[in-house]
Amino acid sequence: MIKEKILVIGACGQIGVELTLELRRIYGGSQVVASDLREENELLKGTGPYVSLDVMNKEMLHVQVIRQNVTQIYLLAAILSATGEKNPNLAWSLNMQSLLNVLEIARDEQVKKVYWPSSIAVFGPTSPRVLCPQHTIIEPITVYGISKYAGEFWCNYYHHRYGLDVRSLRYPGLISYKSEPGGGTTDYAVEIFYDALSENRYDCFLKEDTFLPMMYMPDAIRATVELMEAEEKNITVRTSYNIAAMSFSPSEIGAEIKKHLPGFEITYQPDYRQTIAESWPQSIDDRIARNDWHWKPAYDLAGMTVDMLKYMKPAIEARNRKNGKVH
Ligand code: NAD
Ligand code: AKB
Repeated sequence: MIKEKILVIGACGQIGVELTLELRRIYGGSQVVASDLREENELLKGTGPYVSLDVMNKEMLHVQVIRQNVTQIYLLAAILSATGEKNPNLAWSLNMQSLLNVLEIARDEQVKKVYWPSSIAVFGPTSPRVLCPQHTIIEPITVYGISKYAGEFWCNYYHHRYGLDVRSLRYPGLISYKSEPGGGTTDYAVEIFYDALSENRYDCFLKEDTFLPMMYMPDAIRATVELMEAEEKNITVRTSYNIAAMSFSPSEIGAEIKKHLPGFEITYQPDYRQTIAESWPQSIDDRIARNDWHWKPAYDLAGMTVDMLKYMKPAIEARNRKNGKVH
């Protein structure tokens, strides 16, 4: 049996760090090559190989795929919704060209599987707001959403035209404590924990009643691995699967945190991200993922909050120690 050799691109980001660690646990440290533009993340150091790689440099990427005998690629490099609105051309260019580079090289080198995440950002104001279905009106208003929707169709195209086994999930907002989020509209749901634990207050950039679909990172990592390990015959969606876990508003997560930190206070100063958030559905219908490869989330708002408060405290203390704030 050929051993898998996995290349993770964007391995130092919010998802990349945790996904790389999980893939290394499953396939062995040396079988998973982490790559990014940034310096290697502290948590990845010593757990497996790391290469500095710009996914926009197609030749460099091609060389790595050949040199490392790569059999699977996970492409996580992207510019997210909030940062994307500040520089739409750059977001379009990175989000599209990185995917086309990966798909082309995967096809040329007969890479067995490709993973590329999409997002709930594909949906727009004309999509159903509650339990948004897999197949529906999709008219995104952010450059990030447009790039994700176009990317979904490129994945579908490479699958049907060239037989490339490319798989994808439309992640909701992801909540985690191991590495910081990178410029999304849903980032408030991570920031709130940092500020609650450091200052016992949080000034939210969304309105109190803005409901959004969210997921705790352990569920997102498990969903990714389960999708990639599912039998090919069970994969019926070759654009990108809806997946869901929980939906809440800033005031609801604030109230949940207050149960554990009684003095916690939340205030609201909505900015340009409010328009983005309001264009997305409040909740997602993920029945097809549940049927096809038995997707089921483990964490709800209460369970995620307990876990985040428990593990984020030591993470903040470690970060403060590193920055010389605490001795
Ligand atoms: P992130 O911004 O935290 O990480 C992206 C990583 O890509 C960064 O480490 C960055 O340095 C790297 N990168 C950027 N440009 C690069 C380049 N040219 N070459 C190589 N690496 C480069 O993002 P994330 O939150 O980990 O998201 C990963 C993927 O998941 C993205 O496609 C994103 O759209 C998608 N997604 C994320 C969320 C979420 O809530 N985090 C939700 C839906 C979809
Ligand atoms: C963002 O807010 O941009 C991301 C996403 C939902 O894709 N977290």
